[in-house]
Amino acid sequence: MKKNEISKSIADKFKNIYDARPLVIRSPGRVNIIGEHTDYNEGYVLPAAIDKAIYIAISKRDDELIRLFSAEFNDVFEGKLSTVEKSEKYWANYILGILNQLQIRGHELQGFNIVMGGDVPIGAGLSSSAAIECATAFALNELFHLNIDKLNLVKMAQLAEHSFAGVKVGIMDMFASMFSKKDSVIKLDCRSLDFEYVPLKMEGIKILLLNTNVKHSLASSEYNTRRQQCEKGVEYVKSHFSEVESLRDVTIEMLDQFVAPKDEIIYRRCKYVVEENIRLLAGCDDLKKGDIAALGRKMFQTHNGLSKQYEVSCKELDFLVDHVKNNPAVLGARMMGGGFGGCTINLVKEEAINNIIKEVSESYKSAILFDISFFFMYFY
Ligand code: GAF
Repeated sequence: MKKNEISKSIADKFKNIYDARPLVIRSPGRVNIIGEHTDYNEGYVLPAAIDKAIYIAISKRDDELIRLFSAEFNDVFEGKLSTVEKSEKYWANYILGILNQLQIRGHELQGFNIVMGGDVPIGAGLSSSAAIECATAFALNELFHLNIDKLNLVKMAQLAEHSFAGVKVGIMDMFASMFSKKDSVIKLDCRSLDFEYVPLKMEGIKILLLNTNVKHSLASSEYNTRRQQCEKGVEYVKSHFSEVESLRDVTIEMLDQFVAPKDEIIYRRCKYVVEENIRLLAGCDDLKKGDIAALGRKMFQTHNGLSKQYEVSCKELDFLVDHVKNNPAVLGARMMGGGFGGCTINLVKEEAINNIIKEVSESYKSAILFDISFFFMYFY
C-alpha cells in the first residue's frame, strides 16, 4: 500500500472506533549503512529513513483516559493518565514510555485516543519501536502544543525505550526517524550529536534487505550485556588515562596494553567498536568518492566483526552473508541493527537482483527451513 493509503486506512479505523477525526503522524523505520553498535559508545553511525513507517492517529479526550488500539495486533490498551506504568502489552509500552517521559518533565496532558499501524516489519531490525516512540512523541507534542524541539523528542524516545522496553539503546534509530532527508544518509557523531547529510548515490546498485524472519529472544539481554562490556573496557583504560570517557577516546594500542591482559572477551568487544568507527569514517570517504566497491568490502568486514568479535550475529544472518560473499554482483553485505535476527543489508548490482533473490531464497529455505522475505530500500 502507498503512504497515503495507509494513512487513510489508519484514519478510517480511528473514525470507526472513536467517531472522531484524528491528527495522523507518520514516522519512518531506518537502515544503517555502516557503524553498528557504535552509537552508545559515542561513535559514528550512517543511517537513513526508509519508506516504511509507523502511523499514529490521535485525538484528545475530555477525561483522563488513554485508549490505544494496535492495528497490527488487533489489540486494545486502556489506562489512566494518573497511573502510567509498564504494561504486559509490550506494543503499548513504547507509547506509555513517551507519556512517562512527558510526565517526568512536568507536562500537563489530557486523555487521548490512539490508533497505531503501519508497514515497518516488526523484529526485522528496521526500528519499528523507535518509529512508534518518535511518532507518539511528535503526535503528543503537536496535539498538546508542548513546543518541544525535535532533538529533545529524540532524547525522550531513547529514554522511553530504556525505561519502558528495558533496552539501553543508543540514539541512532530515533535520530534517523526524526532527522532523515531524502536521498542522503546521516553521518551522525553520537558524542556531539553534530550531523552531516551525505548523498547516497549508487548508479546501478540497489540496497536489498533480506529478512531472516527470525528474532532470537536473547536480543535485548545480550544488547545490554554488550553495552556493559564496552563500559568495562573503558574503565580498564581510564585507570591509566583519566581523560578517556568512552570507546571513542580509545585506540587499539590502549586496548592491547590495558584490556587484552585483563579480559579477552572484553578486549574483543572493544576492538570491534574501535575498528568499526575507523571503518565508518573511511566508508564515508568511499561514498563521497563514489567508490561503492570499497564501501561494500568494509560492510563485509563489519559483518565479520559483529559475528566473531562482538558476537551478536546468529546462524541465519551468517548464512545469508556467507551465501552472497563470493558473488561478484554483491558489493557488500552485513547484518544490520542490534543483531540476533532481523535483516541483512546488501549492496547489489541491479541486473543480478532477481537471480540473487531466487537463489538465496531457495538455499535459505533448504538450509534453515524458513522463508526469507526481502525489501528494497527506498528513501522515506
Ligand atoms: C539497535 C539500537 F536501538 C541502536 O541504538 C543501535 O545500537 C543498534 O541496535 C546497533 O547499532 O538498533
